[in-house]
Amino acid sequence: MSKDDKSDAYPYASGGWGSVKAVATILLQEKAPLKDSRVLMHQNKPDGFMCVSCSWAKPADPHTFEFCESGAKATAWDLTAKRVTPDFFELHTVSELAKWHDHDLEEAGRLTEPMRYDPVTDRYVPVPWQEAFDAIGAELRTLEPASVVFYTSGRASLETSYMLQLFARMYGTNNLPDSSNMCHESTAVGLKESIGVGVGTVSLDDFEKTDLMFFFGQNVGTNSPRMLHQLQDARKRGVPIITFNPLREPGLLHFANPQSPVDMLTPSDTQISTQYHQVKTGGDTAAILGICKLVIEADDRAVSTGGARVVDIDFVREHTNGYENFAQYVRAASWDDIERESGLPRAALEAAADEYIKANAVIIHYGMGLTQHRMGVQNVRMVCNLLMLRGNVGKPGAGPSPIRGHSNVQGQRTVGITEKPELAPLDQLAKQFSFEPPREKGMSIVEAFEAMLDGKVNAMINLGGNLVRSVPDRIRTEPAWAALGLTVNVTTKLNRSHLVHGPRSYLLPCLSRIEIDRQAGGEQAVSMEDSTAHFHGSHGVVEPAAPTIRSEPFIIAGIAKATLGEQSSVDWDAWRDDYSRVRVEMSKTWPEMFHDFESRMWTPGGVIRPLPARQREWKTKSGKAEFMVPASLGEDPDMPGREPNALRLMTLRSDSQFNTTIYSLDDRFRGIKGSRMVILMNPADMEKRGLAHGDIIGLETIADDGVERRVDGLSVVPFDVPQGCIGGYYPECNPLLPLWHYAKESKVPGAKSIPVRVVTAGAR
Ligand SMILES: Nc1nc2c(c(=O)[nH]1)N[C@H]1C(S)=C(S)[C@@H](COP(=O)(O)OP(=O)(O)OC[C@H]3O[C@@H](n4cnc5c(=O)[nH]c(N)nc54)[C@H](O)[C@@H]3O)O[C@H]1N2
Ligand SMILES: Nc1nc2c(c(=O)[nH]1)N[C@H]1C(S)=C(S)[C@@H](COP(=O)(O)OP(=O)(O)OC[C@H]3O[C@@H](n4cnc5c(=O)[nH]c(N)nc54)[C@H](O)[C@@H]3O)O[C@H]1N2
Ligand SMILES: [Mo]
Repeated sequence: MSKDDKSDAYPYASGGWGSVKAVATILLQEKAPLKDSRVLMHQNKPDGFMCVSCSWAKPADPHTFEFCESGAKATAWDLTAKRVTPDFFELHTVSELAKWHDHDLEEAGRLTEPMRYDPVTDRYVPVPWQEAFDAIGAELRTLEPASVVFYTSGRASLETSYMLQLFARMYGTNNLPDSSNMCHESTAVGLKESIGVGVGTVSLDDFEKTDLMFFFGQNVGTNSPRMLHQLQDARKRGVPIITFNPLREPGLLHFANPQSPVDMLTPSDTQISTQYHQVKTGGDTAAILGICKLVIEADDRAVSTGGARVVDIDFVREHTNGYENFAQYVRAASWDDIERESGLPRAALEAAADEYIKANAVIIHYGMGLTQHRMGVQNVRMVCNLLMLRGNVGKPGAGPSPIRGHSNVQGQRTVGITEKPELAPLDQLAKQFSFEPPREKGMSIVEAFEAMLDGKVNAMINLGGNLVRSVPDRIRTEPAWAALGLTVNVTTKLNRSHLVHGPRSYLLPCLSRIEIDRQAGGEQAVSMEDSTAHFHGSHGVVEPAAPTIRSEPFIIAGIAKATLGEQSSVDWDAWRDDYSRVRVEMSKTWPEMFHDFESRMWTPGGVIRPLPARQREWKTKSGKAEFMVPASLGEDPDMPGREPNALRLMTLRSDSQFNTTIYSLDDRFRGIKGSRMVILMNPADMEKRGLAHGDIIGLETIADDGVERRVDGLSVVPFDVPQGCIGGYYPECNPLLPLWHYAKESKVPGAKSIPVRVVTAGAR
């Protein structure tokens, strides 16, 4: 299908006038005071605050407007003039609020006071801060620590996260899952095995040195738009961008930069992707294997004719392990298998391989399209295999570039938020704080929900997030929340998860980091780590939404002190009053990363985190970078050949949401208006099923565990997507995702390859 066939698809490029208009609309909708458009000027600046939206890098020489449509929306969302006060809860019972649309819950505004659920009146009622801390602490003291889960959603600062992990461990558990468990955990596992670090190795300066970039399963125009600046500069230098994505994403095709008058005023915008390959959902391992095969075969020919090697054999010999084994596997792989599993013709992979072989320095960017699969970790290993063939790791202009999600999700893992004890500096913490940390493995998100279904979780403490909506299998997991004795939500706004709980539930309203944080020790700053492993300081620039709101460190310190009491060697009050004391402790735990952090955190462009793979030091078991042979080419061991009518559902984001926060029901880029209950389908798949544009269908998960998973009321939209693959929105389609449908090694839910069938109007 050509682009023109989609009459209502967004006709403009990423950025551009549409983006300016969308920003103006949200500022108006949220009644964010006009002066706050000036607030945007402080966004992602060395002397300002770090955006609360995505985690893309913050340059040393920022643009005048170093923000994007998504960031501006997220800022307006936090700075809204609307408030949810105790009067609001007086008017609405929880049962009534449970009937509201998700959008309307958050749209009601910022929470202003700590609230406690009162089962007698079915209402949230105000509770003084200290009383809330004392009651939560008293209850936690009665519980088995292994039955309490501390979730972090990815936005909270390094300081808050450090405090939370220490509190949880002093309390007695490693149950510290975070949103990474549903996101880039496949990266953390896969990159660590292959190159010895669990994060990407590419910095902003690599963009200036690269010869070629790939994009696998990441939708830059929607999800990390500030990155378009670097992509556009690279394109101007003639750097090709090769994209693998099942959907023809308008946001990956063209861009117009709102900061460039020329781009805005000329109709001919610049092309982003120079090649666009519509790989089948879950077909990336096969596609990358095809490129590897072409590289290795070209190298074999060079060896036999005495030509220049195509494989960087010096790198391979000096720095890697397992090459011969991998090369044998690749040579033996059949084109039939590769073409069938990737859904791409050999010629397409040849076009990509030709560019790859020509380029001296190559970056591979990737996102949820690779990690959220049953074979998500294998996809990440394949990215490394391809890079390593030509020495594209640890050299300028090259490397793996996982584009992280939440603004500090990478940093939270860096400062000890992890359920895996081997990744936390437990011995150091034991020494530094004179306690015996728990050594047993904690629960990841999937494990926490499995345990919840088994009745083994007593309390959830959530630092942000909206787990009722974001986790798989909502229909099974939602009722399990009612059995939790205690739920505590540290949050800015009201969301669905606050309405699904057991007898004791608390809403503790926290400052957004856009707001000025005043403590006894003066105005406080915090820090975070971006997607390129650079740390940045951040301080608020506007007055808090209400004087009764507290900061995240204040709240964590309050609960920790009330729970641990005399048992704790930490002076939580002192940490609460002055966060620089927390940074001093961070620097004792990790001197290499955080020495002199108090001043270094304000370095324009951020402080680079030391990553051995950047220097070609490999912290793997063998001490070398590892070539890894894939276990299978097919994506989904649950599915093949089971049902000829099966479709693979990818659950996607629009530009009008940040995860479970829905700003509006439109998807500007994909040309969808007014509803998110939509399924994007290939016209041939529609025809096969007798479906027309706008027909309403249901989807049912194909699984044989006896559980019915179904979502109805979905409207079909023809879209340029390969046959057999369909797209729907996250979180609306989450009831279709089985909890056990996750990547084997990382437990990241396979949200991009859910096997489903169409069911119409109540029929099966
Ligand atoms: N505006 C906005 N920004 C965000 C977010 C948001 O919700 N809204 N969320 C933040 C978070 S937490 C995250 S993790 C990131 C997510 O950002 P992305 O990684 O971009 O995530 P998605 O939008 O879920 O999906 C990415 C792309 O993967 C493609 N895809 C699906 N399946 C496959 C496949 O099998 N192979 C390939 N090659 N591609 C596939 C889809 O078509 C889609 O274009 O964005 C962050 N930034
Ligand atoms: N089917 C499907 N499921 C998915 C995905 C998918 O692509 N498909 N993506 C997965 C991914 S990548 C992720 S990251 C998860 C996200 O899952 P979650 O972390 O559960 O969800 P979010 O929507 O990011 O959390 C939003 C809530 O955080 C709170 N919040 C906002 N700002 C702040 C703040 O500054 N401080 C605090 N304390 N709270 C704040 C608000 O209450 C807001 O409602 O979902 C995952 N689930
Ligand atoms: Mo994410």
